[in-house]
Amino acid sequence: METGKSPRHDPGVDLRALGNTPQDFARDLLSNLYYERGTTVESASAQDMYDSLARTVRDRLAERRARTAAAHYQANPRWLYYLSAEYMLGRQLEQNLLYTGTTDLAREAVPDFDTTAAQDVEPGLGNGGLGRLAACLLDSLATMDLPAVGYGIRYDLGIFKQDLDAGGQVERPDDWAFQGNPWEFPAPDDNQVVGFYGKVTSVDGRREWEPAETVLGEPSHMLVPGYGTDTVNIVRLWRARAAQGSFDLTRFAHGQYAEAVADVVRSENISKVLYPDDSTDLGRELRLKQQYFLVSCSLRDIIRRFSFRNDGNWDEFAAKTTIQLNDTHPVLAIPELMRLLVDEYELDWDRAWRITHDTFGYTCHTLLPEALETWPVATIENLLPRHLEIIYEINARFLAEVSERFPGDVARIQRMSLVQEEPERRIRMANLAVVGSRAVNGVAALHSQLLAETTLRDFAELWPGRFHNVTNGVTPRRFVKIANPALSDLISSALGSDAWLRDLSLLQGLEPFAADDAFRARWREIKRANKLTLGVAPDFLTDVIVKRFHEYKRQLLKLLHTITLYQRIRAGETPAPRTVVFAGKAAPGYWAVKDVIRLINAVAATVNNDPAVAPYLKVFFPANYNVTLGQRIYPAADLSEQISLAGKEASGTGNMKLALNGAVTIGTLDGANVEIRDRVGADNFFLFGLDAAEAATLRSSDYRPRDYYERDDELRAAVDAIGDGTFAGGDRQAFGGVLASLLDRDEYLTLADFRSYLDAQAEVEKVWLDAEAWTAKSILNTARSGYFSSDRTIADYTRTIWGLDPVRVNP
Ligand code: AZC
Repeated sequence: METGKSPRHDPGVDLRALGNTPQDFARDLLSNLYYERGTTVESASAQDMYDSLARTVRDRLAERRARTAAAHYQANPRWLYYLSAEYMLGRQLEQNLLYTGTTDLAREAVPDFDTTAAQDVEPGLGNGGLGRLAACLLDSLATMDLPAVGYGIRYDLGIFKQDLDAGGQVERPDDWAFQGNPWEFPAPDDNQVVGFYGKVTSVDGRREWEPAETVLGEPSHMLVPGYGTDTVNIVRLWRARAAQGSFDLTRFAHGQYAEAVADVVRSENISKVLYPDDSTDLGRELRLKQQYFLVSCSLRDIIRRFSFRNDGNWDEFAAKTTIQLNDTHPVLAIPELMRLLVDEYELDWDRAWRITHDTFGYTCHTLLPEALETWPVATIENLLPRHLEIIYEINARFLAEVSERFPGDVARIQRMSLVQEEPERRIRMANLAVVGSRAVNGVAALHSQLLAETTLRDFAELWPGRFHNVTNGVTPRRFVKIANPALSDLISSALGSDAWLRDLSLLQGLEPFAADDAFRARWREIKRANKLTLGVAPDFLTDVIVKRFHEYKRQLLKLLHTITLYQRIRAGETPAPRTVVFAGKAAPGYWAVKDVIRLINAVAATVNNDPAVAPYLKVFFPANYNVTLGQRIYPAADLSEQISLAGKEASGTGNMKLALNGAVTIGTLDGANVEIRDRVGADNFFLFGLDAAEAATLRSSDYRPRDYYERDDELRAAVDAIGDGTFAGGDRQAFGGVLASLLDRDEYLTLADFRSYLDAQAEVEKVWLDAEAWTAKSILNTARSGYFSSDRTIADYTRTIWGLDPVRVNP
């Protein structure tokens, strides 16, 4: 462990004696069954067996972890600390078996392996793309031997489980660690105390914050192994605990049971639940508490690690430490580091600011103005009074710099200020992030460009050198090797090795195979088999749109197309058979898209129960889209729907997972679609729709969705079917909200893009009917998507923003 204790191996014990013969593995499994679960193979439950297997695998990682910590201790390297409110780690067992090379041993040692593996619960500590990206980046950091720690929150309840009841989304709590989490190591020695509320006073000319409430941050970590290397990094997750003595024994003795635990409950609520909204700024005090809790615990931990290694020499801090802020959720780290340096370590402001500014990098993941966090000044003042003072001071100095550069430009100063004045005074977290960081990046080329031209334009004018692009990527280990083992084997045999798993650019070597008849046949067989595993018809085109539900992502456009297909079939046409797969969660309070989910399922019920339609069209909505379900869907997909309104999707990462699994994209010029198309070639991508500039122009003009509706017969018929009760047993009101939003506002230009989308779908169908041509495109999508490995993303961050060196772990 890197706790500040010197890592020493007991000279008499070689931990690598955890051998990898079948006997070693079986012995360790048995011993875990006996000594950890108190049971035997004969009487073990599936949970006993799973837990013991997990520990057996974990022990092998722990040994590597110990060697990693020793190597890091020796090297005293520059560290990356990744601060993120979300990590969507996905299931752990299969990954860790793969990374320790023990998959076959486990299959041999465990009587019913599949039942055992099915006990694995994915820790869903994130909402969507941002949280899954964080997990992919951690995987690549370890794989590339980079010294990094992820910091996050150990929510008791992760992203809700989605059920479908009468076609509508119902949320159930996700008590993911209810049966325990065998992958986790508690580290109670590294507890931190976090303060909230209270007042600030001046003592000898220094400001001193006396919090009125304190909460304990208790860390535990999960292991993050690299693939094909001995490096094992960690992700450290904080859980809120009540400070000692919070339980009120006196009240308890008087029978006031609820009051007795009130303080305990209030404290522990901080890490109780992940906020299930990734689209709007919802501004609840508890969320701000979570954010500060994460930041305060993590920074103290980072400083502890630094001081131990570097004697508290602050001038070295920024050289040894780089902290990446994953969106604005952890941005309070900027005023918190200032507070620690100025108030607690007594550095002067300028020196503290230099250190702070040189330490942070900020990644922005959105373009939607409503997703940019702001906090009421009054909320911050109450919860974090000293931080508000510091933010004001940062702002005063910053605005002085702006006025010097742009004298008299009052409008600019108002736009750039960290404080929004109207209609209510609020702190703009993205502005604070940009001011307090030495580097800012978007997550795809188009996104970074639009950030600099629109959302953060004033800042890009002031500090052009601060802005970068780092295009997202995904880990090929989880999303190809584990998700699609048959395809991975085929790729390895074609390329002559599995080196592509650590260097995804090697996939290029598949290009010639697009012209190889036998290879194409094999490629198709695997796709068919993957469809059977998913439970969809093997010979239908599998057309998938899987992602969070948002209006801007336009699941509704896909649905209008589906309705049109249905109506054409009813009118006697016989299109190429297809299954349309929708999956994804909606934020619980986001009614506009919850109605869309209900409508999709209503359409599904009608379509799937119509025998005349059955040979041509099916609609499938598996509930509870998460990493695990994604791993089954991507390998089965033929067509990847990436149809957001151009200029709205920052990047997308499902687009990459699907392309790597041989799905061909139909998409707009949005997010990373642009780069996918550049790489796979325009011939292997179905493009449609307005581009970002055209969309912006149309939105700012007098856009009338009804004009499109009136002009296009098929569009009108599809929209009318939503309103006339076709999918609601004749009830014309059932989907009135959806209808009105389309016809009266259509904020995301669904009707404007409809015809262009249908034309592109006609092209899809034409190519699909030529199976050989389609398969060639599918192979080329995989072959040319090597760029979208998160290893490349990490290489880009390392080069342009982090400046890290690898540390190799000795065998
Ligand atoms: C997402 C973006 O919407 C998506 O385009 C991008 O691929 C992903 O981040 C990773 O960069 N943003 C979020 O998920 N945002 C939140 C707050 O969850």
